[in-house]
Amino acid sequence: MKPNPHTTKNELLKAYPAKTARKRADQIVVNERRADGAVPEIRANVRTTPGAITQRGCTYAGCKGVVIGPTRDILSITHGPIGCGFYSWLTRRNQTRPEGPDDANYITYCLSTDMQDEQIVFGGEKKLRAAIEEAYAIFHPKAIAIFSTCPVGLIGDDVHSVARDMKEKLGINVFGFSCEGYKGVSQSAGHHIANNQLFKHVVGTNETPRPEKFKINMLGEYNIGGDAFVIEDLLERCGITLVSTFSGNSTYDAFANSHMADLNAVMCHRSINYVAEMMEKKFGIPWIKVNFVGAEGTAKSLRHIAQYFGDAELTERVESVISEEMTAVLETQFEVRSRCEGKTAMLFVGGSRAHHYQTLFAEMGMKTVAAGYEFAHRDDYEGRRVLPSVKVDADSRNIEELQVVADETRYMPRRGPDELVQLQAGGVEISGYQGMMPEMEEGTLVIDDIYHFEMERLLEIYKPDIFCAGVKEKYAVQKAGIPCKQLHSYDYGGPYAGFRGAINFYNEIDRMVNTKIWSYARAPWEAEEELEQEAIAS
Ligand code: CFM
Repeated sequence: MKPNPHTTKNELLKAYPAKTARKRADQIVVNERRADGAVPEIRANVRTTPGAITQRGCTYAGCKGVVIGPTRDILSITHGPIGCGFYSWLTRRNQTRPEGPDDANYITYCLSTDMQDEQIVFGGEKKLRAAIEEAYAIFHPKAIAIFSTCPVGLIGDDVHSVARDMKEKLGINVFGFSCEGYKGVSQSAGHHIANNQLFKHVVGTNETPRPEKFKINMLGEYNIGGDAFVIEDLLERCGITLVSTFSGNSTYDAFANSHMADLNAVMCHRSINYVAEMMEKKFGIPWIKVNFVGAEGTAKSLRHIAQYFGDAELTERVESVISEEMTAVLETQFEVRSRCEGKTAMLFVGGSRAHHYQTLFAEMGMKTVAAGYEFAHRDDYEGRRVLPSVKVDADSRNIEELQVVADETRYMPRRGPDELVQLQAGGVEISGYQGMMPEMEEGTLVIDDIYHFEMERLLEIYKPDIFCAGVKEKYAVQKAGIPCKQLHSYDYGGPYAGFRGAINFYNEIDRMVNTKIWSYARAPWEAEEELEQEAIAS
């Protein structure tokens, strides 16, 4: 029998003290349209209840690990105790491909100022300066980024003034991030801080003109498991020029030159919508939401880019690439559907994939019964139409909001207001994102910042055929006899983007939900119960 979402919600809440239950009730939502057709409101981007086991990471992780980390030729230095650097070293599977053997790639390195008690007491700026000089002497990078960890903010080290001094002294771009771990309620604050500094210190600093016809930036694609490589290949075959990607397989120069593009295609809305918005204001570059996860989403995204440029030849090339790829996609879809149709999935990851990956499951005939983000905001759930009504609390106010105005000489609207209206009428939404909930079925459960206890109860009540999360959840899920697919790192798999990626995903999930291995797994206590029952029966 299908579990009742309302009963399930009560089941989760009843374990909590009254005050916690009241707050949690607004973050655990049954997705039922209201009379006006809108999805219900959800509470999001708020502090985790102390004591709860959350999936979340810290602000430093969102800044250094997520947004800047994938760039291969910015030398990243963590200013802080060694653990912060060590635990953010090579943990995200963001791949990169330097053009030649002599091109810089610092991704494999872990640089830290290794703060000790002495710096905590007497200040760490001196050690930071020395670290920057030492790093410069070894690597001679184009740019150095300094990332603040919790103690930096607590003791008041000024990383920005050190950056300014060193920039002058070394003659390269040096910039700092006030991304102390505690700065926000999650890594989401780190994304915003990273966006701001990239925009302030890098974007628009390289004026080399780009002669190509169809130039775009891909925002919010981080090349996990090689996803960006698949998308790059597709765009190239279509004749679309990728000026820069923020920040999968990216370089410093491409960021600096990114204002030469004529369109920003936003993949992960949560982590990078700020850059899209700011580039629109300063340079006049419109943005559209794309989704290269899932064959249908990929085809739609390519078509929207072609529509934006409105060029017959480009449209033709896009259509021929789509049809070339779709044959194999449909073949595999047909094959896996015979074994996967009707199976259920739950997705609980960061800020975008819990939405994007539902489309891949749908293409396999599988149903998403519950989903949620670790740290996304209301607009990622309900759509950007709720933005004016999002309450700005003290935690959000803690993050700088850049005041961006049109650049005096470089602001050039790429499309006139009439053209934008026309595109919109043709189905290409400009500066829009509808969010996850409108695309989910009635009666599904949407849970923000899911707590570990809730996850375990959900597994017991729903017994989904697959649970998607990260490594912190993986083994707890598998102990419950349910396969767990990591949607952060893809385990050791991928790529899953584009058409080729979709085929990989279908095959991987088919294998995982149809293996018999889980039915052989018995916990010791279950085996004891069975023996007892057998004894009673005989
Ligand atoms: Fe965007 Fe991401 Fe995600 Fe994210 Fe992340 Fe990630 Fe993620 Mo892990 S940028 S919000 S902070 S799509 S690292 S590549 S998988 S939680 S859903």
